[in-house]
Amino acid sequence: MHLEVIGVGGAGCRIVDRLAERTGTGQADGRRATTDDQRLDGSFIVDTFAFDTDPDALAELAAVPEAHRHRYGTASDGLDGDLRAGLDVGEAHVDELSRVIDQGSPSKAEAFLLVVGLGGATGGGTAPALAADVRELYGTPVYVVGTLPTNGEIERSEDARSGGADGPAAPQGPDSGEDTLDRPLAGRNALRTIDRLNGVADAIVPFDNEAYLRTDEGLATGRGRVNDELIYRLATFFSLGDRAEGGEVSAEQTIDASDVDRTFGDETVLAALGYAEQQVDTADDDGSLLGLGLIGGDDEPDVDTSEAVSAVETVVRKAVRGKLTAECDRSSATGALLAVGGPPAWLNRRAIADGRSWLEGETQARTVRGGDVPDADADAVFAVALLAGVRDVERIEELREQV
Ligand SMILES: Nc1nc2c(ncn2[C@@H]2O[C@H](COP(=O)(O)OP(=O)(O)OP(=O)(O)O)[C@@H](O)[C@H]2O)c(=O)[nH]1
Ligand SMILES: [Mg+2]
Repeated sequence: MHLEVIGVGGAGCRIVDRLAERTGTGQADGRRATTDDQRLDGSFIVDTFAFDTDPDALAELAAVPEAHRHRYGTASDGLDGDLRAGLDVGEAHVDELSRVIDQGSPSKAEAFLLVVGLGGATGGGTAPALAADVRELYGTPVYVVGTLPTNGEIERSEDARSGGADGPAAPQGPDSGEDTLDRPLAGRNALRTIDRLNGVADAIVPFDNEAYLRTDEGLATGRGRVNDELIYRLATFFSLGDRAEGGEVSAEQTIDASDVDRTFGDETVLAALGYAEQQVDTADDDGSLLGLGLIGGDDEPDVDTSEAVSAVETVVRKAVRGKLTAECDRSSATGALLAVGGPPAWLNRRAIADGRSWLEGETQARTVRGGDVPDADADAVFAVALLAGVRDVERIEELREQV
């Protein structure tokens, strides 16, 4: 599918910049070297944009084209978590941001993807107005990917405050000092922004930073790796249809923008993405057999059916039951989509169909949309699952209890 990808605020711009970099869709100069095995499929990206109130944060970007980076408002160094200010500046400047988007090719987009850090003021404050505006202007769905704040950001601020009053300084753990960003209002901001996006965005995909950071690791140190994990899932999911169409082997069933849109449904939903893969033997690896001439120029390896079925089953279950972008009640999902990819000989149709039926049983989804993504060059079987309309997102519930 074709997406306009827009980062707003510090987190959103960093994530989108890295996405542009790893897909090779950003500007060539200033891009850090990306080796081939780090390269992600970016065929779904129409344009990338980076919007921030903080000029210094924008100046650190590398891959989003200069003409698509835009500083708005008059704050000299961001809004420092003041969500009210973020809402005001977002509303006041939304037309200006739309004009920047017009410099790209928004009419080619089948949907907009807004990426923000939900704990901040700029991204969180601007997302509701921007989502409403582009939805009205272009008539396309708007999906929001929003990172959820960590305990470290919120707690350390509280420690610092109580430490100041009581005398003793906050304990010097690995989660103190430089590694932790101090955002006392992050939890409250995130909840308010999610509420404001309700009825405006088509879907919100919360990403649980806390769950992706290592023990004792703060965002300042861990965000690069965490962002890469998020980007990998996003690129894999949104490129599903393009990869299936572009490959040498045609897919039995491809996924397009309307499948994604229907899976999200008519109301603003919370959604989660799951991913799993398993390495498999491919003909290319089997140098000995080829060398002996036992297998002629035939590229299709002989794959044992039960092994193929088992590989598909394994990745499907792991994608759904394993770590999601945010932990939630899977059985509450009202829509689901499941794609399985890998070397064509491994994509057992029966097992893929069974995987979809299984997921129907695990959720409230009446039909699980899906497809296959044959890739002759792949050496792993993978599954991507989208669960839409999920309830009880654990981290959101935790934040509700904290504020
Ligand atoms: N995954 C991830 N999360 C981040 C990153 N940077 C910040 N965050 C999270 O995003 C939240 C908002 O931070 P920013 O995006 O920097 O805030 P902003 O939108 O620029 O808003 P202001 O700076 O307050 O104007 C923080 O509370 C963090 O939880 C990042 O690089 N990756
Ligand atoms: Mg900022």
